[in-house]
Amino acid sequence: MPQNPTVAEYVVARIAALGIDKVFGVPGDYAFPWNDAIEASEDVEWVGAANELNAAYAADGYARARGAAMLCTTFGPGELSAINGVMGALAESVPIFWLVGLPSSQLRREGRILHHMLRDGDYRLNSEICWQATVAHTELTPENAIAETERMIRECLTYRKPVYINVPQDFADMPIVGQPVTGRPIRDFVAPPSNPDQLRVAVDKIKEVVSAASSAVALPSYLVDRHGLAAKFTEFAQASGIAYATGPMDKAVASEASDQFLGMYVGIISAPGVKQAVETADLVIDFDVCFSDENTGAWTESIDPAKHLVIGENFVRFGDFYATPVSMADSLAALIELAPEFTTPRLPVPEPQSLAGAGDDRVSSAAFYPRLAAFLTPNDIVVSETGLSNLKLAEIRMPDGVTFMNQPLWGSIGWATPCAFGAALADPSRRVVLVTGDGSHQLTANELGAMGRYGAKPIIFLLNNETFGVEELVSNTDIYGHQYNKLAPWNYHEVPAAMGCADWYSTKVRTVAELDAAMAHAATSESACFIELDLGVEDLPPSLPVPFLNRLYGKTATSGDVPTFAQALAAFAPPPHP
Ligand SMILES: Cc1ncc(C[n+]2csc(CCOP(=O)(O)OP(=O)(O)O)c2C)c(N)n1
Repeated sequence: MPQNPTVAEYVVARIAALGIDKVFGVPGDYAFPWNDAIEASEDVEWVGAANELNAAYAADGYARARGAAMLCTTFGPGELSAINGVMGALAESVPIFWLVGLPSSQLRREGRILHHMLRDGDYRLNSEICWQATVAHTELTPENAIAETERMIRECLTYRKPVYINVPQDFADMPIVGQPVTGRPIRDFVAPPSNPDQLRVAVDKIKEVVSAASSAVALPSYLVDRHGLAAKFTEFAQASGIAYATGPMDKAVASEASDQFLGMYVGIISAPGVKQAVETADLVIDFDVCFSDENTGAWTESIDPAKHLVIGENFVRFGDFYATPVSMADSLAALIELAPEFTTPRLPVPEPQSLAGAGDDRVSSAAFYPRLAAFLTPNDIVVSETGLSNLKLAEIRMPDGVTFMNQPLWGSIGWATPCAFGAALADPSRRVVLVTGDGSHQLTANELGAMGRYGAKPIIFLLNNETFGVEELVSNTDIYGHQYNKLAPWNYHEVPAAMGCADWYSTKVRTVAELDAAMAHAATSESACFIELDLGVEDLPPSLPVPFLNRLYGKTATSGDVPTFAQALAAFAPPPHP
């Protein structure tokens, strides 16, 4: 922390002390005090992204790997460009400190019309839009900077969601008023305590419910990971012997190599036997799973409310019983102390898929995914883009210690490439493997330049099927070849070099033999690798699971019939859910 820090210097130093060593962003005149403070800081490095949306996605990936991230954008166009990325972080509980610069307070008092605002001179409008993407926001002054920074840290880390920190340009360069706070790292952050009375009744209820059940299954959610409780969940699972299953949003939160892992629980598109195993247990201990379309096979899960104990992020629920605020950490501690022993289902661990194709066979998804399963190693960070690849990756059992990143709730295509960049910078000791579709990659491929510039070394598999594949399957399932799903035919493997990634291994594979050679190279490569798989449009599967589509879109997947409005409404009516 500098002597007599300015507001911008103080905030940067205080947040960096949590253990954040990068700030992703694009500079701008209103944000210069932030930019200068970051540049002068010995604790953080400025990471210039290709645009603010990419910067937000990269901050998201960094935060998923490291616990929290910093993002910095300028007023108006800068912050509004970032908003989709920050909204995704809000949706998926990813903590980001978003630093934004405002016009000077003096000019605002004079009522000036400034660039990056509408002609009405309303300087608050941009901020008000951005607030919607965050859990808390503030506008700093020299007097409030210390207290407000503490509040922002508390809100961001308690809820694991983005916060928005704004400061007028002139205030940003003034010294803070008051005694600086020195912080502790993110892992030592202590969330506000549970209410003692609520905790007591919650623990009583957990005891009652758990002791009445002889068989049980757990559903650990992504929130277990976000709150740093994955090791605690594993402790509970190992001590109790409880079997567990996860949805796509929760993938690899707990070991998928353990025989306690049943497989993916996604309603009617669950792995074989998993739906029945979960839904016939005496008790389902649900760690606040998100019952969204993609995480439930379009709400085709069915958990009896009388057997459904929810250990929420900050509550406990069982039937009509509800206690809050009770933190997940406290509930999990109570479960560990209770030391229940369950008879709990086990399912046979599926054999690894055989490696389809060989030699001069055209490369295909069928050839790729089993090879990818064999390619992954413990401790990898696997980043999966929205699209067909996400569906296929969900089926692969991850080696122990893999962090799996996807965005199934917000589902903004293009997210994965910058996310992989952020994850790679967050922990250079871990290998980052990105699997992305061609359509998604076209949205944010310019972030490859930043990867090269900052020395990130991901292994990127680019699946070129010439289309927005998953959209092709769900848009009108009788007709392939919608004009709107077609893509500009890029030479993807030539992009890294064009973007200055000079030492990258980059190749396009057309046959299985070429894929094998490229993967063998990537397995031992010291440099980043970009492997474009020339799959062709014929690689698209014939359909997604028909009942899933019917449920989601209220139409017949094989006929392409458009339902009447009444039919669509009937198809959409969700089952009552607790
Ligand atoms: C920002 C954004 N725009 C549009 C969409 C709609 N969308 C969802 S998946 C998808 C296609 C993805 O295509 P691609 O990356 O080529 O992967 P594939 O399905 O072919 O594997 C689109 C356009 C979206 N989710 N997000």
